[in-house]
Amino acid sequence: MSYRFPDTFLWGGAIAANQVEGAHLTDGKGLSTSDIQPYGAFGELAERQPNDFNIKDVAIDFYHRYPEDIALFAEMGFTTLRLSIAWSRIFPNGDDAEPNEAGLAYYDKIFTELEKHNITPLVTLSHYEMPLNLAKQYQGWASRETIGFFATYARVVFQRFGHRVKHWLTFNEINVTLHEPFTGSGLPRDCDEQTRFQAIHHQLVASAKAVKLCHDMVPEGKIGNMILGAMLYPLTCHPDDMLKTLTQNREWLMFGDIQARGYYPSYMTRKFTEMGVTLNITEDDKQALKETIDFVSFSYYMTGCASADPEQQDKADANMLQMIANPHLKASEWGWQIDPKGLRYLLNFLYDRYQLPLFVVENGLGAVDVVDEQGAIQDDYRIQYLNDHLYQLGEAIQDGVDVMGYTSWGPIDLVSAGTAQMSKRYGFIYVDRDNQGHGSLKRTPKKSFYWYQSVIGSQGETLTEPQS
Ligand code: BGP
Repeated sequence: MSYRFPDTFLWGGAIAANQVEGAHLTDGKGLSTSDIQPYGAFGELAERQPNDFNIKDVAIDFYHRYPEDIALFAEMGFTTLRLSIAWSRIFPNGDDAEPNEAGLAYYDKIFTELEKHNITPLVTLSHYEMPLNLAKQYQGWASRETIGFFATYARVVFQRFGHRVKHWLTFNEINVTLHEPFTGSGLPRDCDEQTRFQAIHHQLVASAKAVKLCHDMVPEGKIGNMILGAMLYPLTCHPDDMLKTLTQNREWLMFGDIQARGYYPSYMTRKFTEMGVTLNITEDDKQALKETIDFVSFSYYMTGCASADPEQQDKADANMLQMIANPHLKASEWGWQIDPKGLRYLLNFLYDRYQLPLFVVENGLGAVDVVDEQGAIQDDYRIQYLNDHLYQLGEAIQDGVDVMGYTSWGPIDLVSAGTAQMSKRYGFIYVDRDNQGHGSLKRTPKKSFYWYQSVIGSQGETLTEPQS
């Protein structure tokens, strides 16, 4: 039975500055932590050598081609676009006294272009990058001073764009520091738990301070958090597996719990004691954390299982996370387990927990696409993946969950965050560029482009019931 999504539902796609813009030193931009991670999210602090190849230096050249790309998004019927601001365009060193006007002017042009097409921006303040200088001079988020630098950046951005951008997110996948500390916080990979959790604490305080600034400075603004939604199911119904699953799910839920409730959940007290972590939490920090988010957003690609059995070795690849493979699910070419019903489950679960509006701000299938002899890309596998997930999202709305919108990840092919490949494609729009950086950068709509256009045009009524 076809279902019509609410008229207020926002449809669109999600991109991140470092994965699309390129122009990594243009108009006064400083180096960011992403600029020294040529192999994707798995980086360390290093000096960039003059001849280093980093595919993100050009990425898909969105910096110069944004009018064409935004026009294509509009042609699909987008009502929203999630994008991030590169902090290092605004504060090239992170600790500069004044912002870089050329960086601000660039995003003004982007927002003007979006307004021309009636596309509402959803802006992430920090998506997997920070000014490199902060990682070098201050140990990234390990330093309390970084909170102040981030608050200054947020204030400048709200001041400049607050009259035209009403939807904001603080940190992309704020739980990633647990898995990739350099990507998440500018920390060394082998940092100890004390440093890691203190850095996470600083980031959570900075996030709450940005929420407060948004509430004070952006009339009618709404600001959310962003978590990597890493839902685990128990591998069996053995009570030990149930408890293990509870504990492991709390590792990512902790972030949402703090950001939505305004304080650390009680289960963290025992966890910190067992880890030997003693956080430095000031009275000012406690006060700051009380400023809570307006909505909860998350990325959703897969689910996995947890098991208390140490012999259980059947691991699944899972976007930087450790998960045990679910025998009932198939996986993508990159080993990520595909679970559309898991999206319905997660939406219900999070709504039960927070009673806040939810926004699915990333979801999609990374796949190798083939251009056929006619120059077309028949990406039926992507259509199926997205159809099935959106169908389950519609089910969740009918379950009573308040979902603000959906932005599929990478509506135009972009550089993979995890592997820095171009060949791991998510887009409705093909970009002619390979992993070595060869190609014309020409844009070509795929079959899924027209499919998504019809889904948006019908408010979801053309979605079909999944096969399984
Ligand atoms: C999320 C990130 C994105 C994005 C996506 C897909 O974790 O927020 O930046 O890239 O995953 O991952 P990948 O690019 O590794 O396929």
